[in-house]
Amino acid sequence: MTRKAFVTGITGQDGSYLAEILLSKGYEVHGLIRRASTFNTCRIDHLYEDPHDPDRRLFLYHGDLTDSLQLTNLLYDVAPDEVYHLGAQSHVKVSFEMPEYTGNVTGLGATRLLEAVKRSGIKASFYQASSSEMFGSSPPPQDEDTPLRPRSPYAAAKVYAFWMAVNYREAYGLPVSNGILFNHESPRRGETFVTRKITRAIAHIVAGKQKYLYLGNLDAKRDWGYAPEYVEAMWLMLQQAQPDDYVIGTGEAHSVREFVDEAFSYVGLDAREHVKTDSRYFRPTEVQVLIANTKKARQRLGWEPKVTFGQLVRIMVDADMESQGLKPIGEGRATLSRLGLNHADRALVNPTGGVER
Ligand code: NAP
Ligand code: F7E
Repeated sequence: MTRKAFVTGITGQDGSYLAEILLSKGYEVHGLIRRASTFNTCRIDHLYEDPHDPDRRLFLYHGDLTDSLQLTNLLYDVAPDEVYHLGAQSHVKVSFEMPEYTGNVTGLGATRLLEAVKRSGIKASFYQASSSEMFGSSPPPQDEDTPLRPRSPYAAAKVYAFWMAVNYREAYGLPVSNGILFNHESPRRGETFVTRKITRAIAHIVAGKQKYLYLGNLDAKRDWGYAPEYVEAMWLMLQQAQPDDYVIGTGEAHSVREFVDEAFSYVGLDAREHVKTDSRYFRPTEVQVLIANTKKARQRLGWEPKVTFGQLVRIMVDADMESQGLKPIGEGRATLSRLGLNHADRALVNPTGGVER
């Protein structure tokens, strides 16, 4: 029997990679997309299948995490074996500007989906996309037992969703797992997250379209990994006999400043000539250092990341150079083929260019 997966957030960075690996493993993939006045499916366009094709394995449905009725109807109709809940308002800085909306979508959205699984009576394993942001001010290294001390409306919403996931597991016996993922990046990362903002700006600077890059806190440290490896961990969690919670990361932290220096020097530019700070990109409360302790995931899932910090930077810079029609330096591309990671990753390009600098 073909296994069926239901994915919220399928148009996002992680959803697009997850859909790819599920299809490659023979799954039928059912994804929730938002209705928008412009197309929002650019990350999954390469997977698109004609709805008239009787053999297609990718199905897309309009819906929203604020619409419980549609979520319940869809889960009842599709009857998936696995549910991956990745949909969220996922930008931390934006969550300070839209705290109520973030709580509604990122927090209550998880409750709506959990309740939809329960009410529709399906026996699906459930993945909740929890986040290292939940650790907030708890000192590193962080593992599954580290206290949750959120520092933003986004993190508070994720803490609520995390505990609702645990509650549905304990109260109703639903096979629900939390993946507590540390930052993971790729050429498909949204353009206003700091890594992609940097690599995209570098390509624009080389192409002569931009001179300066404006950033906020350069001292924050993050544990950055490569997104396609992290979606594999999500799948592994739902293949375990028992549902559980797992921390996923590299175990290594670097500052935003280090990312900037590594990326600029890769293309032979001096960051000091191009990078300025702008107070609008600082957050009212910041998470200073995140470093994952992934002992549990290594031992129980056999999961281990391969892509290093330097390789990640090079993969992203190469992809952004290519998206600007420039010749990539090439080390990023070489890393992907050396590691057998055949993600012919093209950088996500916003045609209007209407994003921050
Ligand atoms: P992303 O690129 O921002 O994608 C978010 C997805 O959620 C998009 O498909 C978006 O649709 C969808 N979405 C937003 N609001 C929605 C709504 N009201 N109803 C239905 N769908 C909605 O995020 P990501 O980086 O792939 O992350 C995936 C998940 O993991 C998120 O829950 C995020 O919070 C969490 N997470 C991410 C990281 C990371 O480092 N990437 C780490 C830990 C946890 P549109 O395309 O239409 O906007
Ligand atoms: O910020 C600093 C910023 O927005 C990283 C989401 O996927 O990962 C992500 O959240 C750091 C922060 O990611 C700029 O202050 C400096 O310290 O790329 P980011 P994030 O906030 O860590 C977690 C795990 C998630 O769950 C989230 O969904 O970089 N920083 N200057 C900046 N950040 C941004 N965005 N823009 C700047 O100009």
